[in-house]
Amino acid sequence: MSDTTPKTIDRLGNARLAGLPAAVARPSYDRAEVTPGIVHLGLGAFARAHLGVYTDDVLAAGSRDWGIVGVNFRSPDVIDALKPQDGLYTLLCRENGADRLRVIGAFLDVLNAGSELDAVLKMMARPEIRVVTITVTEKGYCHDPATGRLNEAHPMVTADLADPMHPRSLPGLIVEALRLRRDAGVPPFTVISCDNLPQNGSITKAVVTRFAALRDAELGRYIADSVAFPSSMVDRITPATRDPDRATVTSGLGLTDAWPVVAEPFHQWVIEDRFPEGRPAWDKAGAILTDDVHPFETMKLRCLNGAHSTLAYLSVLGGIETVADAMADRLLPKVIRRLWDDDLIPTVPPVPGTDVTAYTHDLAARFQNPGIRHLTLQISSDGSQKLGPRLLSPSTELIAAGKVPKVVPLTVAAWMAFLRQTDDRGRNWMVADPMAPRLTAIAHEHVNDPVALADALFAVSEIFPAAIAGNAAFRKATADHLKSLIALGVPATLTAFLGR
Ligand code: CS2
Repeated sequence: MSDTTPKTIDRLGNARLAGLPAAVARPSYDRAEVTPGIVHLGLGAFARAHLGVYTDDVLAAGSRDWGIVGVNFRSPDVIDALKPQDGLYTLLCRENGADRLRVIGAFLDVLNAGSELDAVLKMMARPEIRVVTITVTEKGYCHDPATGRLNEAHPMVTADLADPMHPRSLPGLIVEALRLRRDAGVPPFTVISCDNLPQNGSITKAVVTRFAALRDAELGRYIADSVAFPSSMVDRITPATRDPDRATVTSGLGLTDAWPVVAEPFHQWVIEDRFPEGRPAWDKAGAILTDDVHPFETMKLRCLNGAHSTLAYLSVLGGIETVADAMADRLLPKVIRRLWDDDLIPTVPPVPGTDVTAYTHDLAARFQNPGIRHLTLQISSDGSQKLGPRLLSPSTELIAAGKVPKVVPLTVAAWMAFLRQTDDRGRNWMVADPMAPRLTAIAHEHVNDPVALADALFAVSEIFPAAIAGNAAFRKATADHLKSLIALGVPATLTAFLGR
């Protein structure tokens, strides 16, 4: 008699590590011996493909007191996926059709900042937690992108100031944890941002100390004087996990993993070495420890992320789904080559040990990786937060030097057209952005009037600094591109642009 019940496949977890197929890399250390030293805030795919891997390497090299406790803010999904797996998950590293699987053991536990707030604060107050790392994306800092300061009118900030012992925002949580430590006589942890913000340590320090000062002036002074906020530059292209990726992982492991992460092989981490309470030996795992992250971060934010945003808006408008597809287009690679050469490379300061032009050629190769289905719609999110550091800051510098950026106005026009949420071929998409209601309302009000649309968007001072909003040449170029994108579409606009 044959059994027709479908076989249930076991789930990844501590008990399954020893039985994994030989081709799957796994923790070479005994996880039971590892104790937590880091609390990580923001359990998105990026942190698991980057911080988790660097730290896993540190543990594999023999360190035992730098395990990570991961905390997620809003969505419980990632906690629900990882908790039953003892914090384990698989990294699916892809290049040229070759897949490598590695189970990462660095996350010892995962907690929800909402439903498990007490446990989160207790963990953050423990003396052995000496480092707090952050990946909450740009909008998680509750700051004003144009100034880098705390947005004091942010609804989560006002809610946390009214009830500071039950924080929901990033600054509110860090401040409450630091207060608990101070009151218990425990030295503060070091706070390190791993998000794509310029001088991310300074921005984190600005929002945290301002929140603390609004809560209690003395607490504000204590944090300003005694907490270190080193900056860091992080890099690894990590597209959202798709069902086919999960299937690849299941067949490679012979087990299910509810939430594996997919990434390119390349990864880079440049960290300002300022950790009064000590840090993991991330340098042994390939991180660059330096006293000045600024040149690295400027290069990466502008050249990688700026090119990504440019490709994203033009691609969504042009119906191109992934970055690799955009790089196979006839026109788009020429546009980003010009973006790099004309608008971005000239604004990057000298980067130790790096030829910035060669770096952009390497970026083009990374963007072409066909194994990475990085959706242009994913990158198009949060433009209100991303355009400034990636493209408007270098433009402001060019304008100050008497030049007009050549390609950035095209990107800005593409973003403006993207906010209309539709193209001439009847395709529609969602705008995911903390400012989406306001921005899409403007776009719909002026849907058939590109000049009025550009004027209304340039007036949004949270995004456009005066140097750009007040620059007639930048505005005219943007409005002309916007007219063309709306009337003629992407290929005709790019053909005319490149022909110039
Ligand atoms: C991307 C980044 O989504 C985006 O905005 O530009 O996530 C990018 O892939 C990473 O910063 C690469 O390190």
